[in-house]
Amino acid sequence: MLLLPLASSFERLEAITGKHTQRGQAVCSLQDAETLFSLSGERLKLPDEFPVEQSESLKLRIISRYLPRHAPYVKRMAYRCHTTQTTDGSPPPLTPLGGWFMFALTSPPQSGCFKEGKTVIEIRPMSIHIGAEIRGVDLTQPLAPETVQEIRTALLQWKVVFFRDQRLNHQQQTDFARQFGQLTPGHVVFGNDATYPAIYSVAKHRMANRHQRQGAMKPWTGWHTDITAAINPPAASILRGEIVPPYGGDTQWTNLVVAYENLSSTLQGFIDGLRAVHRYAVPQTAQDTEEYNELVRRRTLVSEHPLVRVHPETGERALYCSPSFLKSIVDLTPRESEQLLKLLWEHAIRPEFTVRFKWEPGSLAFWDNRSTAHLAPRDIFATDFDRQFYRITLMGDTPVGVDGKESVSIVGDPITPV
Ligand SMILES: O=C(O)CCC(=O)C(=O)O
Ligand SMILES: [Fe+2]
Repeated sequence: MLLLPLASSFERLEAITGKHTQRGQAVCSLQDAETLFSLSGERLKLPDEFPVEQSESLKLRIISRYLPRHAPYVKRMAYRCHTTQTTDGSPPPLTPLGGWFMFALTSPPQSGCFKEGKTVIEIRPMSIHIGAEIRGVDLTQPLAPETVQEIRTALLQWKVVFFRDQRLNHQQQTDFARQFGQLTPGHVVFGNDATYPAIYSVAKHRMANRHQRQGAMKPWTGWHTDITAAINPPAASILRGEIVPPYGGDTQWTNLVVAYENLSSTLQGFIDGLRAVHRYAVPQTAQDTEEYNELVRRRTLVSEHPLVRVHPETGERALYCSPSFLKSIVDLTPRESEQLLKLLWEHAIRPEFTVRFKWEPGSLAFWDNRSTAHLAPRDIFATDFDRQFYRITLMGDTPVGVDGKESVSIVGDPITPV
């Protein structure tokens, strides 16, 4: 294992770590742990309840102030290793728990990761299951390939990542997004800007010319995954706040992988093989404007997706149940479908699976649209505060179910890149 000296970057890393990682919890191989401690040259104090397990994984509770030189190394490792496999093939139990962190370390870090003088991005989890803020990166500049990779890894782990104080214009947001994949048109139904074809204007009153009256409000009303009516919904969305209300207007996301994992295995087994119809439509009781109806008529999108989607990059199973677009479950009676969807939607948006983000001018949210659903705020309509955001979506794959079967297009063409 290669551990590079951290002396010159230590202070910076210490500042990062010291603030919120006074203590850490590690799960790592015995050999890695020994290397770590032998190199620390510091006294290691283990708490009384230190559990000694003579297994391949040694569980250690580390009081990081006794390991100042390596605390940053351990913390950084935590985020790197989350998506790797443990030696016995099981997923590593890596979850930040209050002031305690769990780490899974099974392979030595790549030597490049800790080079002195390199930008160190900081990843601050915002809740147990979803959301992390990324600091220490300037998105107006082209990113180093390893930074792109770190952001990707954080996105896969935390499902939505946030950046602050990034005052991007349309061109810079487009350039940032292109580093992560091909871009979709701004909006497949509502069109896009000629100069910046990937930008979709998320204006406060964008709905005003669509629906004249609000439909019936359910607990899950408004929650959605972007454009799941398409056969190939976007893989990710990148939303930037340009005009941000002084308060109010928060956006929420939910982790559909954790939602799936928290269903009973009996229900998981039942829904694993089901498929559901997603369509672009408006709430049943809403009265739509002619202009809106005409747009939707011209670009009707209907697709049949698996109800449980296997994530193409992580292999995780997600409850793929975009409440706004998903209309019915195939092969169930209408009543069965309605009742099961109510149960799944209610479950998918349980507060413990969600994160809520307070925007500031220059904030940017980047979410994995394959494993999350989100809720645009409604409180903004009760104020005169303006709110103007801009979104870019990345091209996505055709979803695949647990049985390996792909989604099927019923009406409309696939999204094509711009
Ligand atoms: O306005 C928001 O916060 C989110 C809007 C939305 O659903 C989106 O940009 O995909
Ligand atoms: Fe959305």
